[in-house]
Amino acid sequence: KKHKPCILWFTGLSGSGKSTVAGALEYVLNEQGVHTYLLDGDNVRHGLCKDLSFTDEDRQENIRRVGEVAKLMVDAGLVVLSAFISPFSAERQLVRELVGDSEFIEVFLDTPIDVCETRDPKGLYQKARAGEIKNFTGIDSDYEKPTSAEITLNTSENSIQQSVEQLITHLKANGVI
Ligand code: GGZ
Repeated sequence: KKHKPCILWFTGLSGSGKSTVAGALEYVLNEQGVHTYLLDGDNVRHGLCKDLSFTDEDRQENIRRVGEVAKLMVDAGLVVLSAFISPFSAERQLVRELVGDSEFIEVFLDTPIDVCETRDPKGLYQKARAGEIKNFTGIDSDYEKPTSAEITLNTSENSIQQSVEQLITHLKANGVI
């Protein structure tokens, strides 16, 4: 099926719903015959970026590498979904310029930290509060909110299915699918 290769760049706090929504969107796209690849911490931080920690510098390098890989995948014709906190505006902008503005769709998971912290699916916020994890995003490491994301999702009020529909509508309206 014909689609326009591009990157859907999900950004937001730990527990904001990036991987969940990206995974649900990928399922729908695949059902429609769209070829995709989902890049996230599970397949990147254990391999390509396993030498990197969570200092500002290492996060910057993490995103730089993900951006380069995502660009190659767009060149190969895929709709790429990436789900990283990507806390800094500068690196998100760098990837946008790398792949081209019209191929870069920034998706901001605007989930308040108290909601993320209540979800705490891996118990990481609790550990960060206890000082057992350092440099935790939102606690003792910065998250710079996007100011011009193409799409902002509200996962505390909307269901995953509603967020997926919002994304599909955008992709259709912009000629991606
Ligand atoms: C933030 C951390 C940290 C620290 C481990 N800060 O919710 P998760 O578990 O599954 O997703 C988080 C993931 C963040 O990795 P990214 O590659 O997306 O981050 S970045 O874009 O900033 O490079 C979380 C887990 O790793 N995790 N330690 N200190 N999240």
